Amino acid sequence: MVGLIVTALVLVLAIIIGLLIYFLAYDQSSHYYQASFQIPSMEYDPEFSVEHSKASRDLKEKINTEIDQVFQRSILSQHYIKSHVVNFRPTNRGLEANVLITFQFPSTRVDTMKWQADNILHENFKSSKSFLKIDISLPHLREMHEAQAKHILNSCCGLGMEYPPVERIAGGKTAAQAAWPWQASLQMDGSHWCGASLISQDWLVTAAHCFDNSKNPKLWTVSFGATLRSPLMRRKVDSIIIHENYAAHKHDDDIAVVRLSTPVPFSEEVHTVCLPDATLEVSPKSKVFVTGWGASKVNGPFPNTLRQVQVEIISNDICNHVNVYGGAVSSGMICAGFLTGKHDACEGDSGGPLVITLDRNIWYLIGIVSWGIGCGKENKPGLYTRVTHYRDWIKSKTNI
Ligand code: 4AZ
Repeated sequence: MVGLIVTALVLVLAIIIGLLIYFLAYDQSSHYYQASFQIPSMEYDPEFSVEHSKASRDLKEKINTEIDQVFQRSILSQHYIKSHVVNFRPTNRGLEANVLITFQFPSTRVDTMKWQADNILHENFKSSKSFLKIDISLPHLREMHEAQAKHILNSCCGLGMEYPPVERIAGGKTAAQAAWPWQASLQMDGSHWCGASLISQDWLVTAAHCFDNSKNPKLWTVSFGATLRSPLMRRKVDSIIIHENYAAHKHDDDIAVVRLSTPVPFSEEVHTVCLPDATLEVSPKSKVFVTGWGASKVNGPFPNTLRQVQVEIISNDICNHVNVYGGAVSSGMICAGFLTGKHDACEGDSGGPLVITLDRNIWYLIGIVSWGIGCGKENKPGLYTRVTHYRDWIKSKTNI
């Protein structure tokens, strides 16, 4: 009897200690806060409210970098996740930036963490050290409900893989869940046929040649989520708009937009990629990613899980060299891969995204998998539809 009681007591104690350790050390839940910063040195410019204008992107980056530095050098460095400028507004003291700041810490420490974060902001932004200023009255941080914060973050375009690892579909690796949330699978009669990229709740961009065999929207569906066999969502296709100048089995103007019959709700796993301005120039050697469920080699099987591969932009001049594509690369195409081969898009990746991170971890669609000779062959890098060249066409069809 005594033995039983002692065993029971030891068990209860062990469970309590286990739970304590879990809550104190491992229960790292996300906490979201809103803070307003003043920038007295700047005046409000309507360009700041144009989501992807150069002015707004540059200023957001400057603010986020400053907040990153402050918290990364503080005692909260292990708990600080990221800052995200939500919007700008004019005030009588100049420009005001509204920022969403995310931390991770055990729920039991909400009060101390918030107190520390408030003090860090106070110390760093009350003085003249930074171009950002904060009202001297505490508290600076206002708690935000998780659902509201996630809604804000998921309705922004381009939030995907956090820190692009220098990782090397042919020679690639499996993509993490929610790394590429704009990636969709375009399916004919329920089978994966092409990739596509989500640009709004109901529009996708893909390649025109995906529809060479059938343009009937009733035969097509779209799936979302990183796996083909158990997708997160499926949608029917309402309409397919193919570029007017595209001619089947040719490579020029290989772009189409697809409208879903019902919009998709945004989540961490499903949301849009950003579209760059028509003026964006991507320099040769820039590191970019292509993703898809394409084959790992010519005539190879399609994987169930989305894959990614890092490639490099190659100038059209180099790509048009006699040993490469000998003049077949037009201004509406962008070339990416390696002249040494190996890493490349392949069959089944067509229509899918080629993306670059421009501002801290914001991904932009710069190419659409279009064509190439073989996959991963020496001197035969992948060719992509150059999205900046067709930016106005996309706007004219989708109003995005
Ligand atoms: C294809 O057949 C295909 N290596 C896609 C991309 C490339 C080659 C072929 C580029 O869909």
